[in-house]
Amino acid sequence: MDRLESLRDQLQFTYRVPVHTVQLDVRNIAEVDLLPQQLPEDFAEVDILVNNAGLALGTAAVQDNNIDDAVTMIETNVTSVIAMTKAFVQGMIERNRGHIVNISSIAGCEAYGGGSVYCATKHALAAFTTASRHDLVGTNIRVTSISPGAAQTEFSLVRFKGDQEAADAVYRGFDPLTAEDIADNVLYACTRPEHVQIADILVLATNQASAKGIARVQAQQER
Ligand code: 8X3
Repeated sequence: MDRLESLRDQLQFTYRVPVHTVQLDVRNIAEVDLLPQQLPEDFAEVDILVNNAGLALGTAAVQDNNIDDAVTMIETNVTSVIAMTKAFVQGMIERNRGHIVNISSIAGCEAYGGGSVYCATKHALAAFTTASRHDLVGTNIRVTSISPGAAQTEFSLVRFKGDQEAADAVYRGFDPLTAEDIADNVLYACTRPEHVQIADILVLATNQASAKGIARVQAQQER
């Protein structure tokens, strides 16, 4: 909450816009259901829903998957998006306007060893996003999927359960994407003319061709 409040203050100061923050565990479906009706009046009509919460936990092979980690990934990356969408899309349908942006991953386009559950959740999200677009095709609601490759955020620190060295190694030797790059994609999708629906954006680092296909410059050996 302290990070959200700091961001709120920064946004209010820079852009002179009202900001409302809520602390919520997206896996708590009962809380998600109640969220739309608990928003202050000025924020009640949500026009853009960005489903950004998501995580990978561990790099276990299928025979070693930790089931608690698997359930956490499935609930966070898939079930919560289903719940958030249901909670907010009803109002969008009533107003006949809105935009749902699901932050997916290159792991929703390909699967790799050590990522069986995470890749499964992002493939599920890809299917859910496409199906949402089908269900809403007769409305003015747009549905966008954004699939980043290697973006240097806290993602790898979470995946490696706090191992900073392992997390840093993921982004070593090339120039990875940043959170700002992905925010820029969201902004792009949301600012197209009303008749334009950006369905999918797959965004990679320049020296990346697939999830694991990254050209790295080896650090010079110390003399
Ligand atoms: C994060 C990108 O390549 O670790 O979603 O799956 S990757």
